[in-house]
Amino acid sequence: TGVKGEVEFHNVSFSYEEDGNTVRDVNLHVKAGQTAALVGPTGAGKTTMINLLSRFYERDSGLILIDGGDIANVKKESLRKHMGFVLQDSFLFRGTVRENIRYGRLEASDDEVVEAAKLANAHSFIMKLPQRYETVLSQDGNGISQGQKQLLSIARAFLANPGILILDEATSSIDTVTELKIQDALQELMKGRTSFVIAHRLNTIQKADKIFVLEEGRIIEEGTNDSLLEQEGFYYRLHG
Ligand code: DGT
Ligand code: MG
Repeated sequence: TGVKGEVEFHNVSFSYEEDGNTVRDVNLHVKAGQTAALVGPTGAGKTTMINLLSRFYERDSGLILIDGGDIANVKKESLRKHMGFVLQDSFLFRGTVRENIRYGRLEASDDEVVEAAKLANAHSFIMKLPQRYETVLSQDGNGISQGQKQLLSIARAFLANPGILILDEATSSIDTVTELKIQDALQELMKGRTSFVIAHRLNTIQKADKIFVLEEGRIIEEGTNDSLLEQEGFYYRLHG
């Protein structure tokens, strides 16, 4: 995978516009292979933290390190090669199912694409599509469900084999069967990779190695589910 996946934020601040900081003086340390959950109310800065880690935006100050190296010194394309994204609105493009899975590792063989789809629990629904792996998807993936789109982005991530995973859990309803397939595939995908989960499901949050509670761009609490409940602070009021 190329990176071990240790991630550190040191005094990171950022704002989209000149007024007011969106992320304020954030410090965070996630060891290689750990799962970090980002929780907090809407507008707290969860997505922004991910945008900074993947350099969709550049921090204003502070340091962001992967395996001890400043990500500002790495080409964006190389940086993102080490990252896999499974987002609420998974980015599909107009092309076949195969091309969509292969995106990010264009040299992958057909067998590898199928193997990744199987790991992602996506193979069986793909085989029921009119042209199977050759079915052309539109940009917004019409003809397949929200959950199936997620399975495709999980297949893509298996194929890319990144050291760092970014998961933005769906809030929209996905049918139970597909939801179980997603959960099962994600659990497998996250094994041995550093994962940042923008978490909405209590179950995911509880299992995280470290939970970061954000409010107004700051980390106001961090710890495990148990330690945070013991503190009886913000997290306790949300989930206790
Ligand atoms: P969510 O997804 O609703 O649970 O909220 P978060 O925690 O992901 O919040 P985030 O990081 O999207 O937004 C943090 C703040 O930054 C919030 O006040 C909205 C603002 N913001 C987010 N994206 C943009 C942007 O593209 N441009 C500007 N000007 N502001 C943005
Ligand atoms: Mg967000």
